[in-house]
Amino acid sequence: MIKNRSALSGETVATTQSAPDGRTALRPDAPARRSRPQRADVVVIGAGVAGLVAAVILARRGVDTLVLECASRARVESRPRAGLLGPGAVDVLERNGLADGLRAEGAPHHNCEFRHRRQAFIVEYARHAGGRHHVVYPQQKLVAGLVAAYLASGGVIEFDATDVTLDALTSDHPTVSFVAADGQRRTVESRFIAGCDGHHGVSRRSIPEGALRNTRQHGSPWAWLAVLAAVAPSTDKIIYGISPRGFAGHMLRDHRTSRFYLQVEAATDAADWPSERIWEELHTRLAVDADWKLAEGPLLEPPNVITMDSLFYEPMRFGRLLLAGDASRRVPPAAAKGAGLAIADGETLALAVAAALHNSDERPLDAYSEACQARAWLAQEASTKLLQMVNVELSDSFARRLQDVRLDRLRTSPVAAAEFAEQYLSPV
Ligand code: RFL
Repeated sequence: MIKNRSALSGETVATTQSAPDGRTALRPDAPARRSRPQRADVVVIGAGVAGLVAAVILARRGVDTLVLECASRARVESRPRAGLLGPGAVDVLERNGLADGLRAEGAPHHNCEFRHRRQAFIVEYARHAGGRHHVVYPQQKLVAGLVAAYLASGGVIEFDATDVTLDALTSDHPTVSFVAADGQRRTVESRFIAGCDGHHGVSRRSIPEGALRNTRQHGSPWAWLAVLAAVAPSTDKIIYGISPRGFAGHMLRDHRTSRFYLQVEAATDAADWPSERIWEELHTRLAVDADWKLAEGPLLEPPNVITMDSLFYEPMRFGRLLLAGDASRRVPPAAAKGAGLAIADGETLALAVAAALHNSDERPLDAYSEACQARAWLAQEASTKLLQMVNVELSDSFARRLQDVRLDRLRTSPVAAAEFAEQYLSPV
């Protein structure tokens, strides 16, 4: 059982229990209290990496925090997404005592492989970066660990919270209203709201039109078909395959699971890609003049078309609402930066809000958006460069010749490899 004592009111305002299916739900024996407005210093919308990192840090600093998540606990702890975390993100987790699972089960990743003209070459990027390296750790495991850490610090999560609405964002006491898992609508008064509900969430959409600048890169003709398969990786390092038919990527998840990407046209319908076609294309695009074989396995979820659009919303603050992670941007997954940025945003947000609540110091809040988006633009540059390195401009022979030069420089020039390493590993 978890109790949440409101720092504002000083009274216990909600009582929750763990349901047998692992969901956290309101106690059914407290009907009189449900309709009362609840208070929390900070309401976090979304139990993804951004929201949970922020919530744990705040809760551990004694800030009364409530997390609202529209999905079930089982869903957030099993939803496969990212796998590769850069050193900046790992640092954030380490310094907040949130890296136990990652340290125990994560696999360090120091080198990656490129395949070009059927020849493989390896970039030892960690060697060029003083040993800084990635860790491969499935995002759902990270989320499960963060949920446990947050609950252990006395935080409250309302899973299956639907129809979330945000109000009074420019007042000192913004409110969040939602329908809880028991079907009751509840309203929570807060001092800050952390909008960490991803790209399609409600937080950013609650900000009046025109209050945010929207900077986007228009119209990449390419998308990546993302495929998750139940098969041990056929490699111990990420493979970026550049072929005359387009890019193919072989990513790592764990010893039973692999992620693959195929460059496809942006308008592609995933339904046109049955698994036989996917495997055939992966075999062709990853082919190399060496003794190597790609192992196949059943797909774990329907393939997903990920566009290469890039999109930033600035500032990441409107009154008492702070956006974090994918709620404030979309960075293509090419350089594997999205989860790392979300983790870093979560920490920056928590420290800024804690300074405002504990010390009445609003300067970190004022600097919040610029600090996060400056980091994110660096990551965007890395992502753009990587896309130029691996996506093949199928109908543009001029661009393809330049790509050949870039890949040859990466293979032969230590300076080019060091430049690649820096961008691949930083800022997160
Ligand atoms: P998330 O993870 O989307 O979490 C948002 C949470 O908010 C909930 N939610 C709501 N809750 C309440 N009310 C609402 N109205 C709500 N609407 C949504 C959602 O259910 C969810 O639980 O956002 P966050 O925390 O900002 O984290 C962002 C990262 O998840 C994302 O950037 C990465 O997954 C991107 N990404 C990768 N990033 C990396 O750093 N390394 C990688 O290797 C990597 N691989 C990937 C990726 C993204 C991928 N996809 C699916 C786009 C691979 C793929 C295929």
